[in-house]
Amino acid sequence: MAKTRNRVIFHVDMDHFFTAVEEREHPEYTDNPVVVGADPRAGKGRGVVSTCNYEARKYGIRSAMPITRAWRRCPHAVYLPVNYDLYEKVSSRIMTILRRFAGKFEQWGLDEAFLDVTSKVHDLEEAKRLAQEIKRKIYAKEKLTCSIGIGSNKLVAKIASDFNKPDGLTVVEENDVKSFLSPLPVEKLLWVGKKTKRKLNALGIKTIGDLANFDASTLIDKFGVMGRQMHLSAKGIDRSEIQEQWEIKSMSRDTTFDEDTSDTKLLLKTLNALAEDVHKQLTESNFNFKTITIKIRYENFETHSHSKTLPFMTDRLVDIQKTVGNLMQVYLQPDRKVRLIGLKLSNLVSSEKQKKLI
Ligand code: TTP
Ligand code: MG
Repeated sequence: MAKTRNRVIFHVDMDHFFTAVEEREHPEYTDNPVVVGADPRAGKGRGVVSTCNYEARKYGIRSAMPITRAWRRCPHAVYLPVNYDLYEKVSSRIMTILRRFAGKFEQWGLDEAFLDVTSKVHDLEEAKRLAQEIKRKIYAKEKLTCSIGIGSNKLVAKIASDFNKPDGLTVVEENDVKSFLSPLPVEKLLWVGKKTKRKLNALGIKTIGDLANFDASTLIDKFGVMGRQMHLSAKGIDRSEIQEQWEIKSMSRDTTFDEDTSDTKLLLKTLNALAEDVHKQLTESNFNFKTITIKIRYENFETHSHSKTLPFMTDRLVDIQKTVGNLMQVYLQPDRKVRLIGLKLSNLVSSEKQKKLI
C-alpha cells in the first residue's frame, strides 16, 4: 500500500506585530527602538510591555516585562499606548489574505495562523515558493513582514516560524525534525511555561532533545497526561488538525457604570458577573474559546484593550475568570475612575468539532 503523503503545514507569524503597525503609521519612528504597552511615566508607570521592535530588543526589552524595567534599559525609546482597534483591523485584513492560500485555515491569536496547504502543493519546493508568495502579498498589501515555518505538523511549523525572525522562512523536512528540534531549549514547546521549565531543568532536561530521550514513564509520574504530551511533542509528534473556525467570531459583554468608579471590589464583581454571563452563552451554544480580551474605559474616555491567547481550547468559567483577573490587574488603579469595562471571547470552535490535540 502506498505511504500516506505527509501533510504540509504553514505557521505564519507577523514580526513584532504591534510596533510594526505603529512604525508603518508613523514612518518618523523608523530606526528608533519602539515599545508598545503601558505608560512608563518617566520610569514610574505601572503595567507591562506588550511588544517592542527588534531595535528595542537589542536593549533586552521583551514582551510582558514591567514597563519600568524597559524604561531603565532604554529611556530614549519611543513609548506608545496600545491601539488595539487598529491592530485588530490590520489583523483581520491579513487573515483574509492568508485564508485564500490555505486548504484549511486556523487563526491563532491576533498575528498568527496555521495553514494546511497539502492540497495546494506537490512538494516542499513548491511549498517554499508558495510561502514566498504569501510574504510578498502581505508586504505589498500591508507593508508588514512576517515569518513562516513549514513542517508536516503544527508543532514543527510553529517552532520553525520562530526560528529565523524577522522576515524568516524555515522549512523543516521530515527527516530533519529530530536534528532541528533537539538543540532547542525546552521552553520552545508550547506546553512548557516558566514553571514547567524549572521543573524540567531540575531533572536535568534543558533541551528538547533531552526531553525526547528522557524516560516517558518518569515524565508521566511527574506531570500526568501533560508529561506524555510533552514527551510526544519533544519527538516532533503532533497529529492535531487545523481547526477551521465557525461563522461566530466572538462573544462579548460590557457594562457602563451609572457613575464612574474606582472601587476595585465593584469592578471585579462586575467583571465576574460579565464572565458568568458570557460563559453561559458559550456553554449553551456549545463552543470552546482560546482568546480573551478585556476592555477598560476611564472617565476621560481613554480606552485600553489587552488580550491573551491560551495554549488550549476551553469552556471553563475558571479559565475566563483567572485570565480576566490577570489581564485587568494593571488597569485597576485606585487613582483612576472607570467608565466602562468589558470582556470578549474569540477564537471560538464548536465543542463537537474540537478534536484532541494528539
Ligand atoms: P508575538 O507574535 O508573540 O510577538 P511579536 O509579533 O510582537 O514579535 P515576534 O516578531 O517575536 O513575533 O505576539 C503578537 C502580538 O501580541 C504582539 O505584537 C503584542 C501582543 N502581545 C502582548 O500584548 N503581550 C505579550 O505578552 C505578547 C507575547 C504579545
Ligand atoms: Mg508575532
